[in-house]
Amino acid sequence: SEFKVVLVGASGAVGHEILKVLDERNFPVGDLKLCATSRSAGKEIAYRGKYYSVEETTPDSFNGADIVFFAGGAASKEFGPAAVERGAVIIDNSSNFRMDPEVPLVVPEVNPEDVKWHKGIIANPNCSTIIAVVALKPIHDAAKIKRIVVSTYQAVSGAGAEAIEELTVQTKAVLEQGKITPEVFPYQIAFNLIPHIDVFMDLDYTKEEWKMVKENQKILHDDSIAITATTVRVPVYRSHSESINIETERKITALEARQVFEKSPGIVVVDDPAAKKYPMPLFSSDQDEVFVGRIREDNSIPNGLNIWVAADQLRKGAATNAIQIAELLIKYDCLKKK
Ligand code: 11C
Repeated sequence: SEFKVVLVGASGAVGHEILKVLDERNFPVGDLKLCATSRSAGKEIAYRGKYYSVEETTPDSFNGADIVFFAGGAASKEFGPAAVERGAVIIDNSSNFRMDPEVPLVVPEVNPEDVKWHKGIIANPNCSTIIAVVALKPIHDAAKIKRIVVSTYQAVSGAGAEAIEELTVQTKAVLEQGKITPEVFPYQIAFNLIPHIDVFMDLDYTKEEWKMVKENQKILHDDSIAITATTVRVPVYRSHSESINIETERKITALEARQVFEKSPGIVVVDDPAAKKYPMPLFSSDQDEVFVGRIREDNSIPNGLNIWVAADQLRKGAATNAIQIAELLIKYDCLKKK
């Protein structure tokens, strides 16, 4: 059967990617409605060769909808309940409901069964979380993770379409000795990096850093895992990278870790130092897998492991993960009965 799909935030970077991935994966879209704020209303966006006019989101945008994707921002807080009341299941890429105990936070390779207890809303995790947790899960299963130290190297597209433009404009300005006026980021991002993503919160950690702590614990169903994070914006267009140091209860050798990663869903191992092979944004962009490499033991502690991961945060970190959740809803027959 086919489903009535509504996409809210259709004109942004994640919205664009959701349409692309729905098409590529041949998702059973019966009827499609594209919504956004009044600023984008009236814009024409193509899906499978047909143009759709973007409508301003209202509660009635969800009449008859089966699945609603919220690409991000405040929209799901404002309109999510209206969509659920009308019988839709929403898959929300924003952070609005992620830590709500009534809302499953799902990465299909890690905790697929959690979609089964949804009450109308399923949250899609933060991009940096998704990329980390796909790699952490098999190590947690094999050797039980005690502590994680993670540093991220996040692409500008994580901050949306305007941020992509800002990197281009600033890069040209630097090369041509022009004037630079930061708008999206607090400082010049071209030829720089900024150890500050989202707002500062408790203990001088940023919200992005707290997301890495709380969301990973929720998805792995284990609040006892100690996690500390530093999140950094780098002048890369697309694909986040992360350096992850993992301490486990049981010793796992680099060889065993590599074998575990090779068998795990959603992961591609790229790890051949002699041949200069390791994951990089250059090669992980426009891909759906999490690329894992630089797998080596941390010999400063008894049970330590270092890995380096890279993945396209607009795809696996956002759109692809959201659509995989929708596919699970269909597979488990978890959409609302109309
Ligand atoms: C970034 N991770 O790269 C952010 C964007 O909680 O979904 C995603 C924010 C979120 O700026």
